Amino acid sequence: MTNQFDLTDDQREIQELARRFTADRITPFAGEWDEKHHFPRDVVQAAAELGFGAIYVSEESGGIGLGRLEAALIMEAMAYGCPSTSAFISIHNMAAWMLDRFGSAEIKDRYLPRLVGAEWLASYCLTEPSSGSDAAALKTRAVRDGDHYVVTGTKQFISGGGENELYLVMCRTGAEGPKGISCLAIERDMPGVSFGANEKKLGWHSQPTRAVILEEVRVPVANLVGGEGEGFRIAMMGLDGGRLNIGACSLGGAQRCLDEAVAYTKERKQFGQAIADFQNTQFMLADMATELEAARALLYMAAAKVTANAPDKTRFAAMAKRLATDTGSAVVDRALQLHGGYGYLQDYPIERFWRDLRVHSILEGTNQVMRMIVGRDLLRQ
Ligand code: FAD
Ligand code: 2MC
Repeated sequence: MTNQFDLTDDQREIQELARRFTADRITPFAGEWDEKHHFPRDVVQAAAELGFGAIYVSEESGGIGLGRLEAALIMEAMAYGCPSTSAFISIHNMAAWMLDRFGSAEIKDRYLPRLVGAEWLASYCLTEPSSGSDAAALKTRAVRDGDHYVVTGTKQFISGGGENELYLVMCRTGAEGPKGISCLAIERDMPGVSFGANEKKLGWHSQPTRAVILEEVRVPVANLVGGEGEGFRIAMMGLDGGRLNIGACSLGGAQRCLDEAVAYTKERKQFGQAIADFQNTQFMLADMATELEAARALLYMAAAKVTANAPDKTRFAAMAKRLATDTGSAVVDRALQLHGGYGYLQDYPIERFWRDLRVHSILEGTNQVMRMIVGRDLLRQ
């Protein structure tokens, strides 16, 4: 870093690359993807050509081997155009990293080359119908039978469900609780894998969400990611990075809406003057910018901690996800207010960002769970 609070030249370069990609390939089309519920697989693959399908996968495995701050910069830049598509790419990255970090040479060789180029896309499957926040209570069972596991259960709300080719599934191979959980790589086309209907959602329309139904799926033991009983820890380590990226998606979306609000309030006239001339407008914009910068600073710091494997990384990732997602939604809501009735119309992009960012306070751990993680860690000391 040029100084403690600045990005390096390399980080600025990757940020600029992601911004240019977003301006060319995402921003002009995101409104239509939202309206038509279109999943832009070609654009996800084009992002992977820049290395964005495997941002923190090691270079030995074909990734670009960058840190979590660089990943956050990329996610933030792409979310300026479409938070939903950016978040989709983040989840693929999380799964690819779990495979690279914990998988055997055999499954890395089998799957990573395809994941790096986004020829195959990967999902992360933790949530079940009866276990969301209490993830360690999951029931999907994997029973050993020779050199296979037989897997039965249902995973709920899976981003990319039905569309993606590979599923990292947290399932129970042992006793109740977190220590009885393992992570298995399951292919979409293995017999016994099926999917629920595409969920009808408030936002995140550019990507499908489906239940993944597993009925006596025979999965080779070689597809175990990490050791038996290590699945929960692996899933949580994946989320340390995923939560940073979701926070970054909120920052990027909120920055876009702040920029739109600045431009709009300078143009729109009421009572014979631009609405930007009212002190209330200026105070609102000032607070939006201030809160966004504060959330960004915490998120970048948390990202640096996850890269450095700092002992307090999980607490900082949870604090940053909570603050960035709550702040992002509050900023977008005020941007919508500053647009008056026009902010409520699909003619302007604000309402899409409002809908897309809302779910960031819920998924990858609700913001109540984030407070639980932070509170427990404080009290443990
Ligand atoms: P619950 O756990 O039932 O929570 C309901 C409410 O109770 C929340 O407000 C929660 O904060 C609160 N609550 C629960 N426990 C406590 C507590 N101890 N203290 C205080 N409050 C508490 N999951 C995946 O595994 N993979 C995916 O790809 C994925 N994608 C998703 C995409 C979308 C669009 C959505 C909506 C969800 C997705 N999820 C995914 C699931 C997501 O992670 C869960 O919805 C989330 O973790 C919350 O679980 P739940 O919905 O069961 O809510
Ligand atoms: N890194 C490494 N290990 C971790 C960890 C982390 N970040 N977090 C927990 N662990 C370990 C922990 O150390 C413990 O091991 P040990 O007993 O050896 O010390 C073990 O995992 C169990 O942890 P806890 O005792 O904290 O487990 P508990 O069940 O009490 O609560 C909680 C864990 C609530 C934090 C977890 O269930 C959680 O994060 N819930 C939210 C679920 C969630 O985030 N879902 C997101 C789904 S993905 C999604 O939404 C997408 C869009 C992709």
